[in-house]
Order: sequence, then C-alpha cells, then structure tokens
Amino acid sequence: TEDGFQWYYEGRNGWWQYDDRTSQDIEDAFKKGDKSCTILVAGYVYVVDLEQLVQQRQNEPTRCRRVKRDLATIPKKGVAGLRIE
Ligand code: V3L
Repeated sequence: TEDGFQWYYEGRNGWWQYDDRTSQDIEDAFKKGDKSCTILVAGYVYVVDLEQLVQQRQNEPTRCRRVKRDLATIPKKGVAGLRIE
C-alpha cells in the first residue's frame, strides 16, 4: 500500500505476502474498520477476520492461517505462493 504496509498470511516457517490486489482489498477493509472481508483465492472464498487476524476458507474451519499487517520490507517467503530467491 502507499504507506509501505502489506498483508501477509502464514506459511511453514515464514510469511507469504498477499498478491497486491488482495492486500489492497484487505487494507481498504481494515482502514474502514470492517471486522472481516472476503477474498477469492484460486476460485475459493476465504474470510479474513480482521479482529482475530486469521484467514479461513469459507465453511472449512480447518483451513485456517494467521495473517498480519507489516512493513513491505520484512523478510518473506514470496508473494501468493511464488517464491522469491
Ligand atoms: N493466497 C494465495 N494462496 C493461498 C492463500 C492466499 N491468501 N491462502 C491459501 N493459499 P489452506 P509453505 C500456500 C493456498 O489454508 O511451504 C502458499 O501460498 C495455500 O498456499 O489449507 O507451507 C504456498 O503456495 C495452499 O496451497 O486453504 O509455506 C503453499 O501454501 C492452499 O491454498 C505452501 O507454502 C490451501 O491452503
């Protein structure tokens, strides 16, 4: 986002950055004070809970990951599953 923050979801031993469009959508909801927002990941609806800071595939509570808002410059695994070397 313009102020240097991004949204991340948890992977094994690290964090993945959301793709830019999704990160911006989550940021917009966060700035509005929404409690949650929905995003689309590979055709599946996920709910990002902005109070609990988790994402979960809709109606599949086992598919739950922590999320966080942090600086765009932190070490990360990659973006939306695409590794950065
Ligand atoms: N954006 C992109 N892909 C996602 C997202 C998202 N917000 N949420 C889940 N997936 P689940 P390591 C992740 C993918 O939570 O080695 C990473 O992006 C998720 O991809 O059970 O464990 C990597 O591609 C997973 O493939 O619904 O760190 C991959 O895991 C699938 O949706 C491995 O990462 C099911 O996730």
